[in-house]
Amino acid sequence: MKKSILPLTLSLLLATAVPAVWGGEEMPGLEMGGSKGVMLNPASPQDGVMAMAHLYDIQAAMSKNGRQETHHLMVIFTDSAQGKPITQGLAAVKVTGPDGVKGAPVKMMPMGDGFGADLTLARPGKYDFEVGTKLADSRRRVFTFSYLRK
Ligand SMILES: [Cu+2]
Repeated sequence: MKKSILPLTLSLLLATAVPAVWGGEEMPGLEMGGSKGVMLNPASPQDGVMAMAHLYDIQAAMSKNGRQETHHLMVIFTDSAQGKPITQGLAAVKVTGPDGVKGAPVKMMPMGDGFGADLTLARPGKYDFEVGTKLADSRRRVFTFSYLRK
């Protein structure tokens, strides 16, 4: 069942190349497949790795396919020393919603230069994303992002 959404998320990945504005503001210039992307505030670098996150509203496309996921989270990890994306390893995200309940980890799939997951951010409010990784060097790192859904 999860596999059936890959073509959609891959097509959304193509939209990730044009970061424009920091701070979770909408980027009107960045739109692909009808989905608007926002860049989340950067997480603090961890042990030589930087992480940059984009969030795409995919609700319209997903509901057409009978799915309930509303957003696609895409995170690109970069080796601070080499300035290159790290594409090997594992990543998962735990989402804490406006109700304060932390969800179970959702595996993030390797997608191009980063890792992505489709999430259900069902209602307005603050969402916290805790992205745990075990990348190429097998060390554990945690990056945190947040998003205010209007
Ligand atoms: Cu993605």
